[in-house]
Amino acid sequence: MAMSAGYIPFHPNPSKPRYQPPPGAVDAHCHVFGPEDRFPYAPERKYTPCDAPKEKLFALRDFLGFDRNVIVQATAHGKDNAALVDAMLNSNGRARGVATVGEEITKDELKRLHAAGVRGVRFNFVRRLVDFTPRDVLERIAKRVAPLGWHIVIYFEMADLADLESFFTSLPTEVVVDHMGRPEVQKGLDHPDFLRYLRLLDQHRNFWSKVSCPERLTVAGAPYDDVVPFAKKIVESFPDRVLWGTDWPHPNMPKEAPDDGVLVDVIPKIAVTPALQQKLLVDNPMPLYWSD
Ligand code: 0GY
Repeated sequence: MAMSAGYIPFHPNPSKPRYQPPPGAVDAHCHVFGPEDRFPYAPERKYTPCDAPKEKLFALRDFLGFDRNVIVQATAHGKDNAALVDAMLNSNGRARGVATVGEEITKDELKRLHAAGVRGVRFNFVRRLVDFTPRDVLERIAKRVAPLGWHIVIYFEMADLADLESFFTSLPTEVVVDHMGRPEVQKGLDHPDFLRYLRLLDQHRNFWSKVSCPERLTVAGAPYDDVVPFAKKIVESFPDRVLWGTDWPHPNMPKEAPDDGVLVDVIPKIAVTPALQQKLLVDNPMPLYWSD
């Protein structure tokens, strides 16, 4: 596999997880990239991924024991959702998506995205990934997509939550937070930033949390036991508003790519009963992405 500059490729040979997801399980956070000759990367991107095409994603889905994917538009493709749309249209209805759009998007284009399977837009506030977008622009996008029944996925670093919170809580849709708001795990469960995040979820019932991405949050490394208490706390506090995803192909990781089988084996540590696992992997993502 050719590797583009500056990118660690995904794991070439993930292990088979010991944990078996329930029938209908949804990987609610993953990406497709390229192939670049068909779906070029955005000129404004902050990193260059290597190709991670739909066929590889769907093969991984089957290997890990999942039934469906929610593909999230990543910044390397900017506002060009073509690779995402292509993947959804070739998934036999088993992939839905979260797009990135600008306020210039037309009504027809929104309809086309919806027909292809898009059910949300992503607002990204992580400075190393994107340039700043003014809030009034985001507010206008939110107003455009709300009538479609779409939700908004937000990605930010936990230390920025205090500044962003009032904007987030003003959004007119369901709001899904990527990677549990990226807590700094070395600060501990009682840190005011994490308590603020729990309060946000507690006080705003339109907020959902992905309990994903231990590979990015860990200090100790695999099998990510230092991240488990954070995810477990969120799952047990808000069992009906949590989602899980692999984050494959793990773009923009500084060191090595994680073993996706090891990531799946984190699930029973954070959702410790079959009932919690059923909510996390099936009952929660389905109404957000496959309500039809
Ligand atoms: C993720 C996380 C990252 C990248 C992106 O859109 C992206 O480029 O989301 C990251 O670098 O933390 O969810 O894939």
